[in-house]
Amino acid sequence: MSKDVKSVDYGLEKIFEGAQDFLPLLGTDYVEFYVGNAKQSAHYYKTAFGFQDYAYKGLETGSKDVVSYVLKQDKIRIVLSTPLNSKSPLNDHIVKHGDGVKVIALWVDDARKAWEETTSRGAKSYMEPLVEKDEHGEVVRAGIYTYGETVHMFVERKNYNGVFLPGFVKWETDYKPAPTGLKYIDHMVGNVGWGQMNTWVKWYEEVMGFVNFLSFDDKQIHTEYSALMSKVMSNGNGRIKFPINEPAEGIKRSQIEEYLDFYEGAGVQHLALATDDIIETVAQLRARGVEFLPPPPQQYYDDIPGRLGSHMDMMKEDIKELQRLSILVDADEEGYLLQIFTKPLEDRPTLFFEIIQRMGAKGFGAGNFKALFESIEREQAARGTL
Ligand code: TYF
Ligand code: FE
Repeated sequence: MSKDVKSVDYGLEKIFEGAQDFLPLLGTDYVEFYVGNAKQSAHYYKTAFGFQDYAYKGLETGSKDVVSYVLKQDKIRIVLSTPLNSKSPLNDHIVKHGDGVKVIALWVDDARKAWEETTSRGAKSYMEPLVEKDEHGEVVRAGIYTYGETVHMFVERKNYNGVFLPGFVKWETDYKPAPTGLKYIDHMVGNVGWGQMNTWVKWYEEVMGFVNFLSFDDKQIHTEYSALMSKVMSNGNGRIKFPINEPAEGIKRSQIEEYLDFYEGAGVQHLALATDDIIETVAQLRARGVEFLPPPPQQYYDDIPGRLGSHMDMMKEDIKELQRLSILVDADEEGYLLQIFTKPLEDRPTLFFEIIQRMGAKGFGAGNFKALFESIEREQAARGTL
């Protein structure tokens, strides 16, 4: 399967040569989750994943309707928000979707221009440009809707040196579990409904100026029972990568349909968090109670040297060690990658995390899709949702 990936030239520099980027993105700014109990979620993401206290707003800071905890690990910032009364619109989101990602915030130099460029190309506005100020300067934010009820916020902070955003205070407690080596967000994946993938591919092309640099159809992504399709969208500098999945016809319910049923619509399926020592990171996460998908069968690990070919020589990790932790390996022409997937992080089988270490490879682990999806199907079978 990784052969199909090898035939794709995904030199983004070439794709974008000569084109002018109307939406320059500096990186991911933060990801905001709407959750039922942010205080407990913050404890979980600190204890289990090693996120650190960063910023806070709530009753003590004059925020009467919403409480938000901001956690940080290296370049990753997550915001956990909970309504403080029944009138907050956050309630509707949580009632419908359960805990999940509401906002993928993108760091820009000019939030007003980002909003104008995207809304003039057809984006539905979520929030008109808003300037917020405090003694540390000002932040400009604006937002647009993407798939489902998910939102992209544009965050301009070049005139700001406060801790997070105006309205937040620095947050630090005595409880400081050690980081687990998570460095940055490698990609964020959306699940959309039947027949909607190409609509959203076109939306990212036209509204955001992204390109589709990798595609996997249902002939490549399937098991004996189910299938899905996936296209990876990237911005001009390659810092932002958004794969988009849709279910495909199979004899049983695919994991994408399961997600759509439980999330009650399109939304963020997984965040892939990068580490540069996956063995140490996964050992830590396991020791802290994070649950991962069970390992693929012995045959998968026996096949690794064949699958990696010439990259086998540069592989530093011991296959036995990878198998012990149930880490997956795949290669493309530029190198190899190591990845592993958690079980869903909520009671609804919706959002999960991927932990990824890239050793030169730029793909998404297509050679692992079959083994991975078979693992997911075993979990679905246990839930009675296959
Ligand atoms: O982001 C990706 O494409 C990989 C593989 O439902 C993947 O992490 C694709 C679809 C899916 C789960 C994982
Ligand atoms: Fe992924």
